Amino acid sequence: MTDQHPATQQNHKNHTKHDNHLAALIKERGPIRTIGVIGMGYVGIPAAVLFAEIPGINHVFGFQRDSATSGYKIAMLNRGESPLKGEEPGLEPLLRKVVDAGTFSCTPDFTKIAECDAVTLAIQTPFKDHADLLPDFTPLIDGLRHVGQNLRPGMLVVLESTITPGTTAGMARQILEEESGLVAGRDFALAHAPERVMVGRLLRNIREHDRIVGGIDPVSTERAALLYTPVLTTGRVIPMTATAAEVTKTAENTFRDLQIAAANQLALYCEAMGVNFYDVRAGIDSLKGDGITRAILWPGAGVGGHCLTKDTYHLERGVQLAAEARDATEAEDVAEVGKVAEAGESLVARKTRATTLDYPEGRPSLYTLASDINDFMPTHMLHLTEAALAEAGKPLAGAKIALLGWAFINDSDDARNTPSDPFYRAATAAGAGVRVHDPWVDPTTSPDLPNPDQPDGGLTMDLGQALAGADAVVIFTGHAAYRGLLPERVRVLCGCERPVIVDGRNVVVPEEWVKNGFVYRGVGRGEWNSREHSQ
Ligand code: SAJ
Repeated sequence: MTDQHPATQQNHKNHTKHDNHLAALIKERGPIRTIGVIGMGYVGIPAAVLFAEIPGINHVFGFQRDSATSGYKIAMLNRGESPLKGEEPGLEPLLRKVVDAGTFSCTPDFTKIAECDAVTLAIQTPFKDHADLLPDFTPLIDGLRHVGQNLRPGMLVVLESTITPGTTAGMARQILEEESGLVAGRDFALAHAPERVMVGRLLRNIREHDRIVGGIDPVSTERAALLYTPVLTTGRVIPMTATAAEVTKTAENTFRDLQIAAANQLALYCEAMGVNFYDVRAGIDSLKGDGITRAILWPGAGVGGHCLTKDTYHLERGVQLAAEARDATEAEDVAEVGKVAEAGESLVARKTRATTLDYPEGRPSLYTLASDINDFMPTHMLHLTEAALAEAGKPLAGAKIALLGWAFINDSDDARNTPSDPFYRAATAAGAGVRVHDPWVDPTTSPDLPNPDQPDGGLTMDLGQALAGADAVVIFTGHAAYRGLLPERVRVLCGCERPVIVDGRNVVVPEEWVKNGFVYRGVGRGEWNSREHSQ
């Protein structure tokens, strides 16, 4: 401590004073007994019911706005019914159990936040504009305002949503302090503990994945660790700072997006060279041994969902915000040169502390380039469809296309940012008639539909209806239902001379379809795409 600058020592003193004050408030409040979860979606619902199952937890409130689009969830949840479609093992029985036990209820009354010891926010954080790195934090800010207006000393607030690095200690802290008049790190604890769930295995992921927990100060980290530890089975709490936790989450999704882009680019190369990506992948994957990791992921029709499609941009924005903070500090320095000199701290020292991004001049970010490659895949699917139709002697304009798979991931109803959408719009714009099928996405409840103006939203759950009279069958999602498609049966339903099959998820066996008179194209299947499929 002795070698530190008086100002820094004062900071430490303040920090320690704050920490002690907060620690005392938390001690007085005692163990976490009542929890609030804001946002009853794919992240909030499983989190809330798992909290409600912990012995010693008196009650968990699930907070949901009573809006036109999602208000219906409140009554459903209080009846013990899950509004999440698709396979979610264990979720509905656990929900029913905690509703019957009276430890969970869903409410639109946000004043009940004041009764909670801890509140988590699991709210969507989409991007308004990738190019300008502008996220749409409106729903999150609304949630934070509700918490701030009902915040009490000693409470813990945790952001589970994936956010731009710097948001917890920056915007979130500011809003909570403004609304409550309390000070984060002194009067209430504040942390980021990002969700790591995937649809189809929500409960398992929360229990088994390690939990990154990052507080704005050590006391907040400790309190947040106490909140999550009882829920974990094989997972462990990994403590760090709030900003490090934000970078960890955005970076792990950015790396996944990058790995998928690497697979997609290789698949495009394999097509161009007339070879089978899957042979190449098996070959590369065969190189095993200490220190050798070959995490080659799968190419396909595109990347969708609420996570990979935006977290790269949260990470990029984090770097941008850090640079802006540095510029602000610099501007401050210029203004306060006298004071800095007086404080005996060199401008250079202060400058270097405000970090700068050192990156090859004028080169694009590897991460956003990867995202561009993944965003190209639906267009590639259109090119494959057009080429196959041409081989069958038909133009794209006027062709009837059966698009199989609206959800962004297998055996789920989640259609957020589905890669099927850009294909649907481009094919329709090119004059094709596109009929969309999905076994899980319910046109009566799904907020993400091909054509909301149409009575059935432009989507059917009846496969026969979608295939009837189709010139081309285009597979976008790897649903189990499509793995069992029978070419001879599909051909009958198409009812045309040379039907086309375009496989964006490698779910069909090319030989069988070609044998049944189909013109075949597949992502990464260069050995088939380059061959003439004459009768
Ligand atoms: N995809 C491919 N090839 C692959 C894997 C996925 O094209 O090899 C496509 C999928 O078809 C889908 C999209 O990418 O359209 C996203 O798929 P996903 O399996 O990544 O599913 P998410 O987005 O629900 O899950 C990711 C996971 N992140 C990581 O594994 C680093 C999950 O652990 C996170 O919890 C989740 O994001 C999230 O909520 O952030």
